[in-house]
Amino acid sequence: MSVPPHGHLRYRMTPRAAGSRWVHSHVMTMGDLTMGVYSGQFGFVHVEPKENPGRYDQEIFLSTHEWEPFLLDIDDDDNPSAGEQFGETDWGPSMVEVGYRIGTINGKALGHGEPIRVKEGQHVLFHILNASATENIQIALPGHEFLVTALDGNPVPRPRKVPSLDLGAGERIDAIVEMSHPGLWILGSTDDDVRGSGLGVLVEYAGQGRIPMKARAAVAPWDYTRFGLERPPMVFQRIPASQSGSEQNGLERWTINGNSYRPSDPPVVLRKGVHYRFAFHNTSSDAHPLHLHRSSFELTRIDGRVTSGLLKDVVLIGAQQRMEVDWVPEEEGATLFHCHNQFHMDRGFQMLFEVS
Ligand SMILES: [Cu+2]
Repeated sequence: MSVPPHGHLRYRMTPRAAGSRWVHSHVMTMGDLTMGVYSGQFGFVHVEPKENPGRYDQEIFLSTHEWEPFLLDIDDDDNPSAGEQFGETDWGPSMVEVGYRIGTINGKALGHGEPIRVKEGQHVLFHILNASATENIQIALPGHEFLVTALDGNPVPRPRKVPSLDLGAGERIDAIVEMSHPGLWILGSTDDDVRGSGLGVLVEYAGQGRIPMKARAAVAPWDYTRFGLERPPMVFQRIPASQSGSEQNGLERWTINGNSYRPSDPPVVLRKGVHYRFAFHNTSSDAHPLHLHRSSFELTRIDGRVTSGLLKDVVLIGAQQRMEVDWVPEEEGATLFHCHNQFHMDRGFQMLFEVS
């Protein structure tokens, strides 16, 4: 439903997923740069989690946006007035992009509006939204690092510190910054032109000078995988009787990642709701019906071939075969994974997970 001109529309919704979201115009502008997200019709929406340990001293929301868009022929970028000829623009071989005269954070260009006021030693949780209609940005705070805790509102399994943040249009990042470097700093674009157009905000430590520090921001290539989980390998191996130890009564043993299961083994701890991908590798010449208790996993790869939509709790892995499965543990407690061949299971082919 769209909002009628000069009218009102009330939406009611029950937010289900906590985190940093946003709402914005989805109108098709048909080339009119005064409409849609260009016009600034957006809002930052934050859904509080049910429980929040609150391990920070301040929580600050920042939305970046650019204003006064114009069309820019990038083969002739000395002539930004090209936009005025929109409608007759030659859409031929030359590339046309959108440029902007003003960049802002929370609607204010750098140097206007209030600075972010902090104290040394504080931990500040920033919720950052790139509310641009078209621009992908990189931002940094010289002398400081960002501990990235969530992407697009969803907690990352491995929070990591990075010196700079890249945000495509529409992306959100939650990051905690420890205020450990007193001064007056600019939190803003790492691109001098973009920051010069206003995309920045002052960060002012209590009792510090009024002249922004000149230090350049450190930047690092953005890499989503730094915040994600590795694929835990699950290597299945047969240990022949001759090497399996005297307590095995002259019989073979089986191992997962080099370990034959014993009831005294501590469980492998997994977190409820996290998406795990396991890489199975059967190094033996036997096939094994691999079974997971209390849950199903999705089969995503068999040797080099990719598939999706297959939910299984027993999967037969062939001799020398590799498979990948995705599993989101939803049930708390102990969950056993084992080969469903009783003879193999009895000889160590088991692993116990603890979901918490
Ligand atoms: Cu088996």
